[in-house]
Amino acid sequence: MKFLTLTASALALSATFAAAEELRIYNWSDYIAEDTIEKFTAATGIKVIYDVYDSNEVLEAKMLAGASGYDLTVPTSDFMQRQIEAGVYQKLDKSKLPNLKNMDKELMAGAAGYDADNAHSVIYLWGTTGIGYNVGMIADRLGADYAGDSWDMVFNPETAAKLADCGISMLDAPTEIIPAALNYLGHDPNSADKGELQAAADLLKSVRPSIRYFHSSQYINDLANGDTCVAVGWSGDVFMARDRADEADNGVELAYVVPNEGALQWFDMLTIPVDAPNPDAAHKFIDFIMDAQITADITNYVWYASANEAAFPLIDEEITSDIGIFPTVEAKAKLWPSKVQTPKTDRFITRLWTSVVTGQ
Ligand code: N2P
Repeated sequence: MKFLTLTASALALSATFAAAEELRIYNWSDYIAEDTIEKFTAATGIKVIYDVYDSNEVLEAKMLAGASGYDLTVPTSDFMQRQIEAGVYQKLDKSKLPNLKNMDKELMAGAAGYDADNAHSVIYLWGTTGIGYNVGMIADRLGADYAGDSWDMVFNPETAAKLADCGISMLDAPTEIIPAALNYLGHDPNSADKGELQAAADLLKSVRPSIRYFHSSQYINDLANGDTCVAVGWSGDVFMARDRADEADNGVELAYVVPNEGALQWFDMLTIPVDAPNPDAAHKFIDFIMDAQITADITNYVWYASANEAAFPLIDEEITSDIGIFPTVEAKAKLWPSKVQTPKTDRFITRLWTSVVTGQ
């Protein structure tokens, strides 16, 4: 009898497990609050498997190959546009997304430039690609009155050479770094002109000896620990590094700047792959993220701007008042959008990038 009882409860247990829903998320590294997933599971009973990447190219290769097994991904707007054209993402069922009402209409209208009617996507977070630097180390090498507000810091070979010893890093993101170089040379950051693109690559090669590495996530800890002094990186990641340095109380003072020549503004988008095993859970997750408090918690932790209007009053003032995160109207006017290039231009950019990174 005892044996039978045990068996019955074991069966009940395995039935519970079999019924437990799963949601597979593929998101950028360092891009969510510590308790977001836990809270989602507590609210819905859905178990989350959470993997991370730090490059749009890596995500894109997986998405184009298909059968990734993911239910939810977060491509950047321009990459997403190309992936939507390739049939990678499914249309959202907006009847399952009542919290859409919380989103900032102007920003969503901007994102509709990459996805007509926001049919396949919702903005997760947005930011800029600028420069993070160690205030003390830069002052030691370039003088206390060095403004630190220009791409000169990394694109002027003489300036960069003076910083080489304390360590410059750049994102391993050709479609973000090459446009910054184009813009510095006075060209359209989205130029597809081969001569201009070549000139941008030549500029990067001229500073290449002063660059310690190209990587898109390592710089957070390196800046925070004082192991590097300059990083061309993503806004929130630099602020997070600053936060980590403050917490460690290690004397490292970091700043993030949207250089006065302008910078790239991007949107990262919540999307559901067309072959997602559990699109229903993915919809639940997107709606959960659009909850004002949940989004505010994420922004308060990762220091990236949200596009959730209802969340704004719940975001720490330290963040909402920081012009590196929520740029001023003048600074906003200098931000450029990321645009998709043709496959041919894209291949050309990839080749140029390889030659820059390898220094050949
Ligand atoms: C998070 C970086 C996300 C920004 N670490 C890239 N668009």
